[in-house]
Amino acid sequence: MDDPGLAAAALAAIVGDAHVLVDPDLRAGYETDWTGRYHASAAIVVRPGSRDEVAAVLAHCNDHRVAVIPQAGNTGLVGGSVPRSGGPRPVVLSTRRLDRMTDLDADALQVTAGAGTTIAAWQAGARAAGLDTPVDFAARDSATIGGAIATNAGGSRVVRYGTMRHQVVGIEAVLADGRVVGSLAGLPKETAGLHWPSLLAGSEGTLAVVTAARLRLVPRHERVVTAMVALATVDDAVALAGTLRTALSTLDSVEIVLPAAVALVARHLGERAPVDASGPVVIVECAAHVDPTDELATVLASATGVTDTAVATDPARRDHLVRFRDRMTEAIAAQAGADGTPTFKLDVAVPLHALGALLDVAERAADRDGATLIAFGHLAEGNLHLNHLHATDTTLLADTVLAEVARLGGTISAEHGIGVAKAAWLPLIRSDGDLAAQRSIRAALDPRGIMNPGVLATGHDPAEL
Ligand code: 2HG
Ligand code: ZN
Repeated sequence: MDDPGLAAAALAAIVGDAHVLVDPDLRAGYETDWTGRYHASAAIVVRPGSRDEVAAVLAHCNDHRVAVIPQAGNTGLVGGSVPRSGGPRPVVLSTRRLDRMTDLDADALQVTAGAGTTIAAWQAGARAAGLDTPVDFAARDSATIGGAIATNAGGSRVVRYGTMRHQVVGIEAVLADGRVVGSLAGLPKETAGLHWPSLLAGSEGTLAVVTAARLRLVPRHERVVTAMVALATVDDAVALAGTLRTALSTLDSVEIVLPAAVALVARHLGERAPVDASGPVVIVECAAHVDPTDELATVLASATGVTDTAVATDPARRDHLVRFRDRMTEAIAAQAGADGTPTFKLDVAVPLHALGALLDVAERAADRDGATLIAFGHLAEGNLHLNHLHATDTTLLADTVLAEVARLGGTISAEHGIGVAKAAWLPLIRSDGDLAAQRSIRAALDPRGIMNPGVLATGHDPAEL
């Protein structure tokens, strides 16, 4: 940036002095990611309060060829929403002030949410109308709609409702030059050319800044049962996931936590694990208008390899079971903080039947490195979060594990995105043709390459400033 002082004055004329942060102490919270692994300085943090302010900020940055890092709740885990070192300092554009929810339509099961609306606020709005959200995940209190769309977030209810991509029935976004695209009409059927929600979901702030979305809601199921099931082997867990999916239309989530992870979260919570587990633990939730406990119990009674089970229907006891999964990231962060080394995270998915093979390779790789592997995730989608505590050679770990993921027909990112963390490994799962087409689309929408440079880029990307 030529002159941060001049730029700050120009941006303040758009959003007001209070929303242009130049002071290092005020910028700090926007410059480091949630894991503490990724951080660099921004020239300015700007916090627009409306779509038109976002448009004017982007147009200004585009005119002056200043890189823009769009940032939502800053709960990302792949370094995609904080500045990166090298090159001129960018502007961080925070969408957190765009947090209005409007036009809830209980008949159409839709609501419009600003990009800065948290997942928890979306949930609270839905529940106040007797409805629910189709997406939920542990970072709900800080993660926002804009970030969830940008990373195509998943979470625990994908088995029933799909990922964030499937919830966006309308979108409004601003391109690098300030042009506004999309529509919030929310028509359930519309085939009229390219579909902006499909293009922008998962684009990680490289094509446009999402400012609002028209989102699906789902019925609120009051009768919920949660079961924690200890199994002998990973293959038993996989078989159980398959049976649950085919047998139960009330299935809301099927999560998995491997033994070292159960032990870590139990220590963090200061509680005994609700089941005795020397193998994987599966946490199942079913929800319906009529009590689904009996049908879940029938499936569990005939499952192979079950060594212990805890079942709960009242909210307090359900909560007790769920927190052994929900508080996992927090437990890992606490341990990493105590160790003084950031966690090395991989978010991968493989076809379900390959899960055991992947875990074997991941465990051997962690052992060789001397890292402790904390593995858990969304079993129904074959999605594992491989967290490595005190890892030594993170590049070798990623090389080994991600190559195996690709060989097994999986993906190097299931729901956290590629960011900068996984960019180097993208060619493992994307062809030259894919990557070239992606670069062309990016260059067409952002010819000056100001939008989140370095993210989703493979090193020789012309979009990098
Ligand atoms: C979850 O499933 C999140 O809880 C975070 O995707 C996973 O910390 C992680 O690795
Ligand atoms: Zn997850």
